[in-house]
Amino acid sequence: MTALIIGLSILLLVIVILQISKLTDLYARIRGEEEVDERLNRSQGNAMILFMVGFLTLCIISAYWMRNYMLGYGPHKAASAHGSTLDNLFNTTLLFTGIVFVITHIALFYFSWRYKKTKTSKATHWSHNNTLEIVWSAIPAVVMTYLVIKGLLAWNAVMADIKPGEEHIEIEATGYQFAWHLRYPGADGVIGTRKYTLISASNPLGQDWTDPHNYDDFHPDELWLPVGKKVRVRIIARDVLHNFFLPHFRVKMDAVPGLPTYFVFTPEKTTEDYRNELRNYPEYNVPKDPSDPDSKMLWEEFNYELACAELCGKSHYSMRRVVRIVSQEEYDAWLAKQQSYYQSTIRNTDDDPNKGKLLGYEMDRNREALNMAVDKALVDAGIPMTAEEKAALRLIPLDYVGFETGSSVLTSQSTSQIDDLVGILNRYPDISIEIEGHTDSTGEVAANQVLSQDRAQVIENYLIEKGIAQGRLKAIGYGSSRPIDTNDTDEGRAKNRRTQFRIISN
Ligand SMILES: [Cu+2]
Repeated sequence: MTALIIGLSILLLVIVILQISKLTDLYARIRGEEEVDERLNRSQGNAMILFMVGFLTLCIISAYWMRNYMLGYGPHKAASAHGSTLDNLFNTTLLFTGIVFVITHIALFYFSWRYKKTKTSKATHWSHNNTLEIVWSAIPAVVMTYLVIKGLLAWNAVMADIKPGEEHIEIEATGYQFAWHLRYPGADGVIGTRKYTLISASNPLGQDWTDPHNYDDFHPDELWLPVGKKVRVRIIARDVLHNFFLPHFRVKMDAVPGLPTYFVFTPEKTTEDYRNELRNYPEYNVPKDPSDPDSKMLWEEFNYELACAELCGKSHYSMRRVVRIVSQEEYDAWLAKQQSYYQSTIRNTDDDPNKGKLLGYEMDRNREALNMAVDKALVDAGIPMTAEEKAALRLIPLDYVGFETGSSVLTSQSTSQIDDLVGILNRYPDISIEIEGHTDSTGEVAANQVLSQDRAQVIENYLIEKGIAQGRLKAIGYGSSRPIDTNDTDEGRAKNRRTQFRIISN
């Protein structure tokens, strides 16, 4: 329908123009051609001047009208440390190009008016003018040189990389059709390695799960950064060209497949600061949704954003991510809530090359837990306790010690926890322990008894080998006589098959 109306309007316009030209012909025949030409030239010359005044006035009015929406003006001063350098460069360029824009437009329309054809006018022939040649070559050359040098200096300042040893936060942004995948380094502060050949449905970034730096990396939905801290963003693309764009921070860098790029910047205004700035301008004191009486104001709903500034496909617009700049305390609290991608999604699944193995950080965690349990049993914290409660604290499970099925051969990962026990016995040289072996009720009672005794003995031998005096150790097998859970389910039996130790004296 709209297309039909537009088509008909164009047809009508063509007919009107044809009719007017016919009328002009008729008029010329009656009044004499020359006189008509002159009249027409005069009116068109005047129209040119009118157009020029109208056009330039509207340019100025629209710029003034939109001043508080444009980056670099009103409330939209740069929110990063380097931003004002780029804004300044932009304004300087705008000043020179603006002068040229106004002068050329005035000249264009003034000349059409001033040199319109009349009965008496005659063209002047100028073959050459040295002064003019020098003026219009030298002025642009000087201005261009100034702009290029200023631009280069700004580029070098803005693009400077992190100096060795300089404190900063490093994060990674990978663009793909159609989103940004963000990655933070986790507690170790180092982003783990990645290989594109490892990319799969469960491993969107191709992280190498044999690199310990990957174990604590996390993938948040929003980009959070603390105010006043230097940030280095590694920028990568997984499919086509994207562009990492943080408009409010004047950060903009191509994300190129196969060619990692980076950008270093320091956010200087928190999201809250920026909202409070917007609050001072009437443009942002209107409801976000005018049809909703409970709608919040535009300034309250403001958020920094990460966009893609490359037309990368049909859903390009949906690559937006919310950016939050917060205080160091808020940032630390947010960090503490983040879950490592490896731990939450990959660990001990079929995609985990470390499945069934204890990892370094898990051994550290187990050691810490065991040390805490022993400290709690031995150090009097001043809390009144019954004799049973005290005894219970002194019975400590060795959850990570295991044996091959039906035998007293330690599994390969068991030694780490027995080594932790060696550390404890060295730390508390006065204590003695009783090592208890327990089985589930599968199989014969007598066989279970022997097996549990053998298993406890294996641990005792291991401890002796590590230099613990034999007199401090005692190995006891209880077979299936002391279950802590039902023997009717798999989980119950797994709990009953256990190794633990009791602190008997200190
Ligand atoms: Cu994109």
